[in-house]
Amino acid sequence: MPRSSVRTSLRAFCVLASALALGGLAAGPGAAASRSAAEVTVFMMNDQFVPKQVQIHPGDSVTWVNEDNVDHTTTSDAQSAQQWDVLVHPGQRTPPILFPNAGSFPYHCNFHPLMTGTVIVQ
Ligand SMILES: [Cu+2]
Repeated sequence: MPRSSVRTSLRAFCVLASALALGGLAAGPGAAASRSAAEVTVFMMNDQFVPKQVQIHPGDSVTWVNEDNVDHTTTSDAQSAQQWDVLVHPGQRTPPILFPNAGSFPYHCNFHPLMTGTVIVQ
């Protein structure tokens, strides 16, 4: 291999290493602010929330979609730090519900006591 091409390879390696170092810095404090908010969907199907538990980050939203042919609600439990209560007719969806703060937020359906779920924000 001619000497010049070895040098080129080394140079490419250094550029790559710098990019990785910058990437490492970007993952430090402040990175969360630049992360774009996610929107997660929970389905209401067969009288269950699917998935039963979702994990999101502060600032993300959850939308519930009713795939059943009966009414459901997504209703925060009494002890939940964030409160919401939305009726969802068959085939309908909720607006995105924003979760700005970290925590564990249990919820249920008002019509089906066994229909429960949890939004975990961390
Ligand atoms: Cu229900």
